[in-house]
Amino acid sequence: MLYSIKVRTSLNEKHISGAERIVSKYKIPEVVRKLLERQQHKEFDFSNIKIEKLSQKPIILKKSLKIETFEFKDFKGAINFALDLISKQTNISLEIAKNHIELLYKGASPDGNNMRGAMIVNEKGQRLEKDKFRGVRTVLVDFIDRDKITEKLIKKGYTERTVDALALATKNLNFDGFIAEFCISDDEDYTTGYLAIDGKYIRLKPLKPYGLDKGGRVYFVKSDINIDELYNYLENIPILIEDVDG
Ligand code: PML
Repeated sequence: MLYSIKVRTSLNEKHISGAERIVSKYKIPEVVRKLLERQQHKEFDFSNIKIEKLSQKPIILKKSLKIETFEFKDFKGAINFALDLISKQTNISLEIAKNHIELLYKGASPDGNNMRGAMIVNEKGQRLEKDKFRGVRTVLVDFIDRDKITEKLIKKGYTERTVDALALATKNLNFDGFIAEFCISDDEDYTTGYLAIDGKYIRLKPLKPYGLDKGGRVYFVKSDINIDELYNYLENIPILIEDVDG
């Protein structure tokens, strides 16, 4: 049987890191230790570890999205590149994509902070998340052999964050009616972001200015999507991915 291990760490009530693994029971002690070691060098005042038995068998996906990387002189060029792809490849207009993506750079929560999860926007530009402070969080996703995938990706010059974000975006785009995901980190030092669209995980470097602590995700979806089914899929259905594409 498989277990989900989730760690969330914060400082002064501000989220600073989070991680999730799906592992078999005998691996729990080793994986918890590794997750704790990861946060040792970080300053934090609260950390929560939750271990839960999966209530159902995971769906297995053979491959992740295909990774591509594009470099730009500045983040504005990267945003325009992403907007161009979204408006040409989908029914989301340039204006709708731009307006919602811009919110991430200012703090998309109604109080001007980062949302804790993602915003959901349909083709008509309507916001669908049930709570605009919280947004929706994609959880219960991992690679079957995370260590192997991490080694493979790091060798190619990607980062551990790529591993996490690639898994998350692969789960998202696997849902029928999920069109694209745009993401920038809320870590002020991490300027690489991505657009996941049409089977691809397109890394954009840089997608935000250095020093900006704003970030988050926009999920673009079809207008006829069933929002309860989408929430249920993202929050409750476990997914394991076998290998990376690219
Ligand atoms: C995050 O850490 O919240 C976002 C990670 C983006 C990863 C982009 C990449 O390097 O592939």
